[in-house]
Amino acid sequence: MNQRTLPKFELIYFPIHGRAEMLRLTFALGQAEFTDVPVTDWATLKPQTPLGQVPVLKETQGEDTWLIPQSGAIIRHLGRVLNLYGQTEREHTITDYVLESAMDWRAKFIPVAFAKMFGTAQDVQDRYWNEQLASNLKTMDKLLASPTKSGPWFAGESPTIADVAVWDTLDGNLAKRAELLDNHPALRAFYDRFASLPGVAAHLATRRPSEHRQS
Ligand SMILES: N[C@@H](CCC(=O)N[C@@H](CS)C(=O)NCC(=O)O)C(=O)O
Repeated sequence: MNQRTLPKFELIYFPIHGRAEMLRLTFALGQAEFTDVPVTDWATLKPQTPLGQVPVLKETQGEDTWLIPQSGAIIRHLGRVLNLYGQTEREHTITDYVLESAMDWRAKFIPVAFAKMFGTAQDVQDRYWNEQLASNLKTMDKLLASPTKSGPWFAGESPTIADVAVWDTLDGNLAKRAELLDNHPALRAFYDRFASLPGVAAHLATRRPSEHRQS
């Protein structure tokens, strides 16, 4: 899809969906090649990363290699490089605020999704499933139907990194509660439409299972 020569991309992360899956989905949406590099020896790798954390995107162009930390910076960088950030200033900004809304939602979901690991109190979990989830779905419905933009995607006529972030967050929640979208037909249609995009469908057919799936 991109006319100019893209760098070589290596995405370094633990072998789970975690914070990296929305980056993998961004590559899939942009139909751009990347190498998924699973961390095998974190103690050795940690001090070699820019901030002692993953995900890290390693970008190589000719002799130049660049390590990019922070998932939020990486997804925005990929959005710009792969032209998945909207076409106008308005679409860029809508992409940003939808992305931020998905991140706000995700910040509530993660401690609940990994409740055992985080030791999340039962009342915090109950509040999420009984109140905060519905409130976030309402926000997403509102953003998707917003008259501020045109077109079927969150920022307009074509999918952007905002759609990636919302989709990935929905997907994590759906792995826990399959009935989640039963009363949200527009979000359900969005979820299915995104999953059937060419690069995305190919990624979904071969990716590792979600760690959020109930065993
Ligand atoms: N704000 C950072 C947070 C990164 C982060 O917390 N990464 C975790 C994995 S999800 C990590 O590297 N943990 C291992 C460690 O900190 O030693 C981002 O979004 O990339």
